[in-house]
Amino acid sequence: MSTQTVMVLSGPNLNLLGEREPEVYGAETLDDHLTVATEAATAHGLAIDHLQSNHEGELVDAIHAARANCAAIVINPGAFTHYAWAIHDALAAFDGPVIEVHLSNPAAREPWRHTSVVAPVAAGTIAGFGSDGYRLAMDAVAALLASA
Ligand code: CA2
Repeated sequence: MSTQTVMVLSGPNLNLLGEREPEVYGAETLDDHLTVATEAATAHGLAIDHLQSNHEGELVDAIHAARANCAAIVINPGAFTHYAWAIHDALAAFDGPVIEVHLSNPAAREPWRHTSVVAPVAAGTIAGFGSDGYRLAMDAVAALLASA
């Protein structure tokens, strides 16, 4: 069987990680988080693809493309988490497992961050564990793919 690919998607402003707000999001850059994700995926015999975009439509296009090429999606939608119904609808049309990841714990922050429009179409959400969230997400993906 060929290697299964996990599409890792990063939403708006996550390209700025490491430059500002380290007290909220940590000192690591997005590349640091991708290194963690890649190592965890490799340990499970999985490959990753990654897209960071500040544009909702680009993320929707990437989710559509993943329908043909990817076994699972790990997504940190950034602030799109809280209102981007087009991302919700695109993820609902994806057949494999979807894991929602947040570096911070939105439930412990401002009330407007307490709603996720992605959570209802995700197998589960991992929030508040920084980079470790990407490792935990890959563990979850591997378990879900193995039991599919
Ligand atoms: O905790 C997370 O991972 C979030 O998805 C991050 C989003 C936020 O809107 C969500 O509520 C929770 C924001 C990412 C912004 O990242 C920045 C990084 C450096 C400087 C400014 C923003």
